[in-house]
Amino acid sequence: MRFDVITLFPDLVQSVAESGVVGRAAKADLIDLYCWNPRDYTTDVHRTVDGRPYGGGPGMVMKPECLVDAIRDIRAINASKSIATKVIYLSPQGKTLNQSAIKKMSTEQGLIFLCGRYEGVDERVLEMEVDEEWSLGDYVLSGGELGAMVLIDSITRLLPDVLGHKDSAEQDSFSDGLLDCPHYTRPEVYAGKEIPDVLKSGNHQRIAKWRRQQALGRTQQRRPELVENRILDAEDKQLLQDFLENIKEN
Ligand code: 9D3
Repeated sequence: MRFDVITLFPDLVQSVAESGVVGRAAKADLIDLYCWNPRDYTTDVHRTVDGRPYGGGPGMVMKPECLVDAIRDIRAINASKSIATKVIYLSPQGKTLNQSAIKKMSTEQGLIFLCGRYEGVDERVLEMEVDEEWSLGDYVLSGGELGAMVLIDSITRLLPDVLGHKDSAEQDSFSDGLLDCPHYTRPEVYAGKEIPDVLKSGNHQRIAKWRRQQALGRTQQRRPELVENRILDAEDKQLLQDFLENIKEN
């Protein structure tokens, strides 16, 4: 997978590939990450990337020419390597990202992430060049870079050969649409708090059942909309009912 990021803060975006899963994937050439600075596509002496909004108002808007020139340069490079490419704009106006959107993106060959700063990007860039617009959620960031980094991280870990079998993306609780069960490690007693007996039972079927029940119960309690939008089989229904009845008792 090839990522090209158009950003006024290339060092910030590159730092996503310096450690962890993305770092290893980059080192193993499972991903390529390139950053492009719109400032390098300006033609005036001041290297101006922003302008005042038509119609007035506060803030500045990113000028279209340098952004479109950067996108077309990247498109030409990718076309010469037969890399099919989608352009994604990170913005508060986009649809909210979720795991199914990430999964779809992970099947692309090349992704161009356009990161806005200031009030955003001249609308004509979006009309001419952008395929999809995505948001991280309903809160205010100062630009799209963190969005691009989130996408690079969450897409990369879905790529073949990036994660080991042990913690494969398939095993993830969230790819099942539920929140995770609680996790414990040694010591057995910490701050006077013991771990649940079932986890010491050695009975792997009981443990799996307990974990499933915890996942269902916690999802119902914390994110009820995730449970309402799915059909539970008879066993899940029973596990959830038992979980909720135990809560009342305690
Ligand atoms: C306070 C400025 N706002 C005026 C109504 C609008 C605004 C403009 C530009 C708010 C944020 C931004 C910059 N944000 C992003 O580029 C961004 C973002 C976000 O702010 N929230 C969630 N996801 C994303 S993805 C890119």
